[in-house]
Amino acid sequence: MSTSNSSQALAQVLSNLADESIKVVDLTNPLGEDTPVIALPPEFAQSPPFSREVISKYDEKGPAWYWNTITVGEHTGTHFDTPSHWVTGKDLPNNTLDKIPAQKHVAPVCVIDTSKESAADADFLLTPEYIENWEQTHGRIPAGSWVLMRTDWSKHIGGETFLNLKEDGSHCPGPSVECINFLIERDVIGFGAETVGTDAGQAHLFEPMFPCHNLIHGAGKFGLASLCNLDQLPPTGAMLITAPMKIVDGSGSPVRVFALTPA
Ligand code: 23J
Ligand code: MN
Repeated sequence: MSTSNSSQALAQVLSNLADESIKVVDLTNPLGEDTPVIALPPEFAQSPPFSREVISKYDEKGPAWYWNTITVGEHTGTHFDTPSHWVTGKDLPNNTLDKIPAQKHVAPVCVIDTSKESAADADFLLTPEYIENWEQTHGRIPAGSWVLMRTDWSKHIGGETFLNLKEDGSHCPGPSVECINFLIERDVIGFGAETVGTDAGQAHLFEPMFPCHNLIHGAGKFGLASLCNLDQLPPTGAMLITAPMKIVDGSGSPVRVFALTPA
């Protein structure tokens, strides 16, 4: 595209934003002390919940200002997973938060609605067959797109059914191993979910375990966990802006995710 065409295209987007014919949808959950944190099998180290301490609050420690120190695991709440998060991605180039090119943080998005299936079966797995069926209606997933799995699971936040812990661990929907291999073949930029992590609750039992970490990060692709408001997005045609913190050598971080979508 020529310079003037791209200037015009951007001016059009800005005008559409101003008159709200393009809407900005916030896919981010609030981050606080009550934010649910993933429970790994007990033999592994656990991530602490979000906490904070006041540095000063309009008081003798700082009479005119308020600020806190926060403690938060990199993988807490709505968050971004980099390839370095998993051992399979540890030697890839540009695999940490400070190295991902800015251009990768703006991308198209496909939303696959599995809310009915997930409501009927907490262990529902997205499969290649399900996606191929979606592609019959909505077209082939373009290379470089995010694929977000809508489950409406974010509506469980604040209740026991979000993590849905039983004696044998968490029961939440997610992608199958074959689904992740299929998405890598499609050359997506990453996979996003409404659940606490990108993998299904029982994915520690899959082969390989945690495929949406093991396989997708091994392929240099990203993850987005604990998204919300996917029910406000069209199946195709929206644009995702993902802005994690630029932590040096960071494996992931809480992220603010916005979708630009036609009104
Ligand atoms: C560590 C180990 C397993 C998993 C995770 C983290 C996540 O889901 C995460 O937040 O990346 S499954
Ligand atoms: Mn994560």
